[in-house]
Amino acid sequence: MRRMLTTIAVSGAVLALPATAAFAQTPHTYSANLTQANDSGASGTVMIELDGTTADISIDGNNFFDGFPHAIHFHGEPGGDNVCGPLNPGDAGFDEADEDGDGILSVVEGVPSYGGVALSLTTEGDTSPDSALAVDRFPTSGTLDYRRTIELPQEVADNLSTLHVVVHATDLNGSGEIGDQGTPSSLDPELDIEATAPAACGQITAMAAGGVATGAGGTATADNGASAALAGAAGLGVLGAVALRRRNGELS
Ligand SMILES: [Cu+2]
Repeated sequence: MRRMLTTIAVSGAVLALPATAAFAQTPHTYSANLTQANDSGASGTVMIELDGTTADISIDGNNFFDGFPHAIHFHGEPGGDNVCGPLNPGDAGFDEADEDGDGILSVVEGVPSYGGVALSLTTEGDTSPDSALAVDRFPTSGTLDYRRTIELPQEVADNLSTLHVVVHATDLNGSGEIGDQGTPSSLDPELDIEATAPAACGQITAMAAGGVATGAGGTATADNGASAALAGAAGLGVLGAVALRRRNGELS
């Protein structure tokens, strides 16, 4: 009898193992809330499902300029100490960041805060910093509607929550077009500053940790895949416990 109980306890442990394995493979969810830069009026949400180094990235924006390529990048030194920084005239520290005092935060003026380009969120092809200004491969709609699965460099995948999403191009003078501000871009003198000036920035933050901490009772992030997978993993554990109790019941 004692030997049978021991056997049952072991099979219970085996039943619980898949839960552990599922947990280890659970994708991590990150998000970023895009807030306006240069008083663009734009906003948006970035969702990143990271599985190993494979990232499913979606970006939904509001009020971006419709009909001009919006370069979108991950900015920051992976593992570094970057922030979006002062983005709009009137923000604390903006006048210091705005080195030439023109009231516009250029790309280069933002770099001391948000860092250099770590990844280019192009619509196709290369995603390295080399494609930072590949204007024919970036979203052009006012809502961005960006969906792409990207294989991230290891150091980017490992340090996502130290990076920022920056969306570029905004109609600074409100003329209804981009390219007529009359000031050259800080990145490329062939481009007008409106073509590259930041329109929005958002810090990437991890969401999955909250889902883990809340456990079976957590519903706050029930709409993301990671917590759904976690719920499945927890379910497997529960099933294992039920099976063990049922077998014990049969024995007694
Ligand atoms: Cu950028």
